[in-house]
Amino acid sequence: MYKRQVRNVPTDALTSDLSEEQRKQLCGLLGNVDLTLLYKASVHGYTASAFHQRCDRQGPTLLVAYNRSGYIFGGYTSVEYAQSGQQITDPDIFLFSFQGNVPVCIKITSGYTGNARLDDTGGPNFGQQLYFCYSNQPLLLNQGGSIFSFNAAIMYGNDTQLTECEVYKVEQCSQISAEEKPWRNVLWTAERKDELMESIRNYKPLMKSVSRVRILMIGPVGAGKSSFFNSINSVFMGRITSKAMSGSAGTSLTTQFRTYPVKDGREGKPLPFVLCDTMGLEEQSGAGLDIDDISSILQGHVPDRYKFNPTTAFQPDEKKSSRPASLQEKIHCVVYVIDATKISIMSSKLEEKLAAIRKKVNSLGIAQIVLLTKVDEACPLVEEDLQSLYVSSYIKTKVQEVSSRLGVPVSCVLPVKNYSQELELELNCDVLLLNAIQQMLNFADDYLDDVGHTESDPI
Ligand SMILES: Nc1nc2c(ncn2[C@@H]2O[C@H](COP(=O)(O)OP(=O)(O)OP(=O)(O)O)[C@@H](O)[C@H]2O)c(=O)[nH]1
Ligand SMILES: [Mg+2]
Repeated sequence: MYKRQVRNVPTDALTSDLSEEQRKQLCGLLGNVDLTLLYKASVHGYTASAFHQRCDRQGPTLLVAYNRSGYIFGGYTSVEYAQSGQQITDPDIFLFSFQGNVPVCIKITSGYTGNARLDDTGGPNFGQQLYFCYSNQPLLLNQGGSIFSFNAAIMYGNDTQLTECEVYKVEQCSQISAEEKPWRNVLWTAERKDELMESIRNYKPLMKSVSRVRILMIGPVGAGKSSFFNSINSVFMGRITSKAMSGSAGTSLTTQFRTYPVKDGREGKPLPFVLCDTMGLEEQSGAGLDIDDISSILQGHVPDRYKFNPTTAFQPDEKKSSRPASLQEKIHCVVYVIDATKISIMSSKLEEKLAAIRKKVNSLGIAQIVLLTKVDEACPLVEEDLQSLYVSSYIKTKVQEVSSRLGVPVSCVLPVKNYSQELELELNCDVLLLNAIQQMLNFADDYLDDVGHTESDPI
């Protein structure tokens, strides 16, 4: 939640209650746009007629509401208000709420885009679920329903008393602003994809004793660990695959430790890396993956298909654990898989768990990377066009946020989109996924280079 400090008193011209930073953040959700304030309830009145007089036939609009508890939230609709009495179809509609100083976006549930809102003579509504300026009063009404899935306590602190409601006209800027310049450079071409695949195929770990780099994926339940393996496997198989079980459930869907080699095509040779999938982290102790289990995995003691038991840590085989595992069996790169839509609402308990894991991984000197998944869900602009990923200032703030919450450098945070509902491969998606693997191999090399000095086994 973002608390407002100063409240501007409107003069002749309408004055927005958004700070410059908040305005920028909201624009980040919408692309290269200009916002023009059309309607301000404290000036024009909370009535539906005042709202329609100022906002009808103005094209796409962004509504920003402020409540007594200091929450700033609202929604965007790409279809103009017209009092048509029709159900509006709007796949681009979304709700948002500032959490900390970034807006979190709540998209319309798929399958419901035909009921995005009712375009009637009343005040603004989203999915006939959330009504602003309800009954011509500074009130919010939440009718409940599943068109938008949100938590009222998180979104607006369950406080339905509005102190302001603003509607902005949203227009695409014609000129390219400085923000259009990508903050990371990616070549989104088929040649680049081939080049990355070739370089990954030909990669050889820095130490002779290690034939394949072992990459361990750790992260909260449902963050996309299994999906990342499936996606990488798909890229190299040339078709969508779903070998690892993925999906959504309250607790971790993955309950076994799995080490997945990836083949270069159906009949191809195994690639020089293995992706190790784990059970999801949960915030409570005694649930989900345990730090002692992680420690055993890192040191190469846990066999493939070991079934995690959240109440008891892995008990190493007496004989095996008496000798240290070889470098080949150990983990060479740890990847923290984090859902971009959940960073702001990550609980402090989970953050503490991740910090404890990081401490352990640090002490072993293992390379670490953050994979920021679901960038498509986090930002509508990116959902429409993955190439806008590194132009999106919203994703940039998410990368910065995860970097500071986990204490890893920004350069170690890699945003990706996993394959989730697609039936066919997509070039942009492949390029990002391959870039991520390439980076993991580079990091693993740094680690091997480092241990090489102590184990004296360089090539
Ligand atoms: N839109 C979108 N959905 C994703 C992405 N990554 C994963 N998902 C979806 O998120 C859900 C959870 O993904 P999983 O791969 O099962 O997550 P996990 O981290 O393995 O979860 P557990 O094994 O339960 O801990 C699935 O429904 C995926 O389709 C992504 O980048 N974009
Ligand atoms: Mg999984």
